[in-house]
Formats: sequence, structure tokens, C-alpha cells
Amino acid sequence: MGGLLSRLFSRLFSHPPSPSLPPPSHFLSEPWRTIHWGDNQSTLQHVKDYKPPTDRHQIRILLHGPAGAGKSSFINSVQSVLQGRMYRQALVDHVSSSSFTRQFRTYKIPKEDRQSFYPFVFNDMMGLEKRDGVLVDDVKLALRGHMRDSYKFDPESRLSEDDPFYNKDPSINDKVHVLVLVIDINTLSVMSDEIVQKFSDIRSEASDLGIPQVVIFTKIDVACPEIKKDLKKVYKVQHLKEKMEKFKAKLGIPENCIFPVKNYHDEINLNSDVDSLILSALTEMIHCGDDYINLNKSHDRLTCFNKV
Ligand SMILES: Nc1nc2c(ncn2[C@@H]2O[C@H](COP(=O)(O)OP(=O)(O)OP(=O)(O)O)[C@@H](O)[C@H]2O)c(=O)[nH]1
Ligand SMILES: [Mg+2]
Repeated sequence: MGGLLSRLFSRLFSHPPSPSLPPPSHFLSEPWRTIHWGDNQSTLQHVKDYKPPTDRHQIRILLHGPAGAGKSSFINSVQSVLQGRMYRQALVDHVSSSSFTRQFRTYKIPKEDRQSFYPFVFNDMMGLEKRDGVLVDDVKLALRGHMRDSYKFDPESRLSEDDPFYNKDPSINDKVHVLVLVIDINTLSVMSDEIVQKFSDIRSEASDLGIPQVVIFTKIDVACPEIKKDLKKVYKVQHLKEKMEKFKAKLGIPENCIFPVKNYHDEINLNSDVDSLILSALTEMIHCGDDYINLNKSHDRLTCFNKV
């Protein structure tokens, strides 16, 4: 009973501070980024036709970010767009106060023929938190391809070299080719310095390894009532642009690597505008990953093909 009460208490009181109410939005006369709303077919086809430099390569996209930011939901959203139906493979939680995803998981997306997979995979991981949560050292190990699928994170200690989930000799396909930081845009103003420091440590490691980085801002539908009503207004809302500029100044991530998205979370049908934003972020991830593999393919050995 005591345990139950303390869990309930922790759920009620240990959520991150509620974001302040969004200020009234001012609209810019012109959008600051062009999206071909309603015309997803060519972008979708481009993604479906994508081929890596050789057919033995695959792009590995690692998602990290605070607990509850929408990492698992983004993977489900990408799968939904590519499959043309709602997909919920990565488990998502609606009440946890701490990270719901506890394992390192690789998600492969089957192609329409069901015989093969897209040549890009997503890695989902436990969320970063001020104190608990995934360790920065574990994210760094994952970047270098040392973490095997299904590793269960321990917030107290990093994956050790003698652990069976430690991959001593990662191939180029095990290493990460694109690092994606997923952030709930509504939490930007209450984000602690400790968390920002963790992002920055991970970003430096990725930069040292030459890994390209993308940021996605989720829950834009919650951030702004006008966007919730009409997603097409997203690149016209001034305070969203200002948030991105502040974030860029904090972490030094260029604005053209930052993508606002609304994940599929409680809907039962696909929506063309939601798809447009998801596809815009996904296309950038694929381009970045492709560039990285092309640059590095001569240095890396390619062993353990198609391993996940
Ligand atoms: N309104 C809205 N809700 C979202 C969006 N993305 C995710 N959610 C909701 O946010 C909650 C957390 O989403 P998850 O995908 O589990 O987040 P996560 O980053 O994987 O969280 P952990 O695994 O706990 O670290 C769930 O209730 C989702 O349904 C979004 O774009 N808009
Ligand atoms: Mg998750």
C-alpha cells in the first residue's frame, strides 16, 4: 500500500514544471520555410526509392532527448506515414513521470512488399532527465555502435565492456549516422541547465565523430492553438521562430537542422499536413545520413551486414 501511495505521489508531483501558457501568436506575412502542403506523394516516393551508397549500407538514426518528449511517438509517426496506416510499434506512455522507454531498441520498417526493409533504422532509447534517466556515457557508447539491441538501461551505471550487450567490434552499420535530439517545444522555457549541459556533451561527442545532427520540436499542436487548428500555419507563427532562434543560440544548432513536427498520438486516421512535417524531417535525416556514409565509407570496414 505504501509503495502504491508513493508511486501515485511521485506521478502527481514529479512531472516537469508545466510550461507557461503560450503567448498570443503573431503571424508573419510570409512563412519562413516552404513546405509543399498536400503534395506529399513526390517526397514520399523519394523516401521510398532511397538507396544507400551500396545495398549493404543502412542509415542508423538515433533518437535521444528528455523523457516524454515524443521519441517513441516520432518513430511510430514515421512508420505510419510510410505504411499509410496508423502504426504503434514503439510503446508510448501517457502518465509516467520518468522515462517509459527503458531499453535500447532498433526499429526496422518493412517495405510494402513485406519481403524487405527500408535501408534506414531508428534507435529509440530511454529519456534524459535531470538526475535519473539515460546516462550521457551510454548515449556516447550507442553513437559509436557499442550498444546491442534490447540493452536495458541502468541509470546508475553505464554499459560495461564485459556486458554481453556491449558490441566490441561495431561495423559501419552498427554506428550511428544521424543523431536526432527530440524536444517537446513546450518545455523549452523550463529546461534545466543540467539537461542542456547533457545535450551539449552528447552534441560535442557526435561532432567529434562527424555525425550530423537534427533537432525535432514536438507537440507544436499543444504550443499554439492556431497551429492545432491549422498545422499549415506552423512556419508563420512568430513565437515559434523565436523559440527556435533561442534554442539555436543555446546549443549552436543551425536553424535549418531544426524541424517542428506534430506526432501522431491520439488520432486514428492519417492527416496530410501531419505527414508533410514528418516527411520534411525524415527527408533531412536521410540526406544527412547518406552524406555521412558517403564521406566515411572508404574508412570503415563493413562487417555484419544488415545486422540490427
Ligand atoms: N499533443 C501531442 N502529444 C504528443 C506528441 N508527441 C508525443 N505526444 C504524447 O507525449 C507523450 C510521451 O510520448 P512518448 O513518445 O512516449 O515520449 P518519449 O520521448 O518516447 O518518452 P520516454 O520513453 O518516456 O522517454 C505520449 O502521451 C504521447 O502521446 C505531439 O506531437 N503532440
Ligand atoms: Mg519512449
